[in-house]
Amino acid sequence: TPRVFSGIQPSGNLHLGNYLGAIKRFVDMQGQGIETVYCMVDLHAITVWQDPADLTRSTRELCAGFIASGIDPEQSILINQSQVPEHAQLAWVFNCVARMGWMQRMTQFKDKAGKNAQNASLGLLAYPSLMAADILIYHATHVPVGEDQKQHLELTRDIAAKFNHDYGVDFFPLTEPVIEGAATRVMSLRDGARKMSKSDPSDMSRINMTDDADTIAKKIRKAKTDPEPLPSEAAGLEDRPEARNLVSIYAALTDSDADTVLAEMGGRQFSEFKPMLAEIAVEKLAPISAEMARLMADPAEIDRILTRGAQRAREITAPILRRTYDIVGMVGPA
Ligand code: AQP
Repeated sequence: TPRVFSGIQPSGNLHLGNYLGAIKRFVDMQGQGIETVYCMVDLHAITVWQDPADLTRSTRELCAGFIASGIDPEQSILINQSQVPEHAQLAWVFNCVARMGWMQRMTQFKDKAGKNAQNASLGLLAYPSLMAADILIYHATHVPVGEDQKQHLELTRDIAAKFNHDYGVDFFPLTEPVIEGAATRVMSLRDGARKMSKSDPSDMSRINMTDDADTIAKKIRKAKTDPEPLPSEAAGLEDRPEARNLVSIYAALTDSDADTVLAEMGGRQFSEFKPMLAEIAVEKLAPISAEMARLMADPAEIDRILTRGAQRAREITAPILRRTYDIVGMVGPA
């Protein structure tokens, strides 16, 4: 049976890109005879400094965001990465399979490490190896992600293939990325060339899942655009990154596609389209943020859900880790 795994970092500022590129699609994959495992990847988050109190809060808030968006903790396995130690244990084995050069070539590492890469944490360099472990400790077959994670998923396949080859086994599956939907790469509202991101210093660049209706409307009203009216088909969005972004967001929020949206909206000015976009964004996001706030009022209940998720997860991960250790030749319990 297919098994889906995906994760999001609890590094604060959960945003519309995370929702449309990831969470909304996690919900779509749930309960169709597919086993789904969704993860707050706190071990990934600390590859760059996180204030401890913020990390705790962001982890619970992300869990609340998953549930408020429609992830059912009974149907899916919902976990916090550090509570399932087999992720980090398998990552160590993969650190010894993967090559340093593979990690140094990753564009996310280059972007996040910046000019002074020698000063980046060792964890930031090894990030894709831990990500491969997150996926392969479940023998997951499908991983829904946004466009930006494509390169890391290719590396996951390389690590699985090298492990299988080095040890002469056919143990880890070659996982398929699932990059689908109208908004696999939501861009900054201030700059159509940069992706919407948690770490962008400008709050106006993104719509946070916790923003209220007025804030959402204001951010969309102030979003960068060009002076032309909307084209009547998607081909007309070429070389208009800001226009394309807003149309893609509208399409994803309405479960449609750019051509369908433009068949209706073509010819309208942004002064007309933006309020329509704001209305649909508020309509879709306001119930989620209200539910997140309700869930956040009872952090102990969130912690119980994550503890239960970790127990269920370990029924899958502990045997796979043990079989990995056996393959590698590590002595285990008698
Ligand atoms: N702008 C985006 N459009 C579509 N999908 C996106 N994702 C992130 N940004 C966009 C997808 O969300 C999932 C979780 O991402 P993450 O938090 O694990 O990692 P990230 O890519 O580092 O997220 P951010 O928001 O960009 O954080 P910072 O600023 O810390 O780098 C992934 O499936 C990702 O593709």
